[in-house]
Amino acid sequence: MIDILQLVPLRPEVQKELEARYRLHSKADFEKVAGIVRGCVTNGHSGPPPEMIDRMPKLEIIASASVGYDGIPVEYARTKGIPVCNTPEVLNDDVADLAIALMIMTARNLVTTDRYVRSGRWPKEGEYPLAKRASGKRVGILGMGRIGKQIGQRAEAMNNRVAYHSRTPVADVPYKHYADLVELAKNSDFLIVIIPSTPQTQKIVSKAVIEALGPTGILVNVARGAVVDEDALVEALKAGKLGGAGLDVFAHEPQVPKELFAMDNVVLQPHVGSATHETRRAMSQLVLDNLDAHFSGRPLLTEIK
Ligand code: 8YV
Repeated sequence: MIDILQLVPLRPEVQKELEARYRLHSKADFEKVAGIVRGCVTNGHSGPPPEMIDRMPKLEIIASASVGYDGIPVEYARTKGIPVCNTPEVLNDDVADLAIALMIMTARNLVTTDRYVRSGRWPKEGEYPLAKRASGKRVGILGMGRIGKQIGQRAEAMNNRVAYHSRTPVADVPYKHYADLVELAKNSDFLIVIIPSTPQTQKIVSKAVIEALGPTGILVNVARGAVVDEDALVEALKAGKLGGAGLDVFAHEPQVPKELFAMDNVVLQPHVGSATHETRRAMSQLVLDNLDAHFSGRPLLTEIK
């Protein structure tokens, strides 16, 4: 049987299959098995770091249950001839759904209105203050990859005018491209962030971008916390320089800046973009399928190129 180092569990139904086909080892056994493992199952946040890769001379493949791979040294693995696979496509719909949900929830105050009903304030205090419309507005998207396109379609279906920023214009996209992110923010009511976290995109949503979005603008982040200047975001919200934020990701998960907890114009989620039974099952299956393909000599399904 082929030995696999498993750093994160897969969904139970796929985990059973994995167990049936491979000999699995947990991180706790790393010292004992580093010399024999030929595959590694992980996700975008769990490594393995270069030092661990160096200690696995027989490692042939890293299969990650995530589309993002900011926590995996892909380039380093490549120099050692080890391919890394991720799980693109299967989570597009869920992440795009959550982006739009956060846009609507933040604009329409849906968390605080829910709280208003549950706490019994409605009969006593009457109508809730009015909110902002989420349709017929200007939606800016930072990142126009697979998920960005799905967000664009949904935003358009709500009669929003969509525009985007990416390094270069994307060929098959009908939306206006802004070469400058501050310009996009200035011309957006909502800025939805769905760009990979790379050394080039750290804090790309800077103080200047946040302030360009302005006191009536709403920032939605379903990408990675690291691509937003979180301190600047908190400061702008505190000072009323940004209208609101819908956040699924944070710079130091699972820690969330405490200042945000008291803000009614902020909606917070515990990184659940892909967290449905259907999608997580599909992500797990793709991890297994990539391992099976590799160890039976077939081409990998979703290698990061
Ligand atoms: C998960 C994600 O949080 O795919 C990604 O990049 O951020 C999420 O789907 C994660 O990888 C857990 O498996």
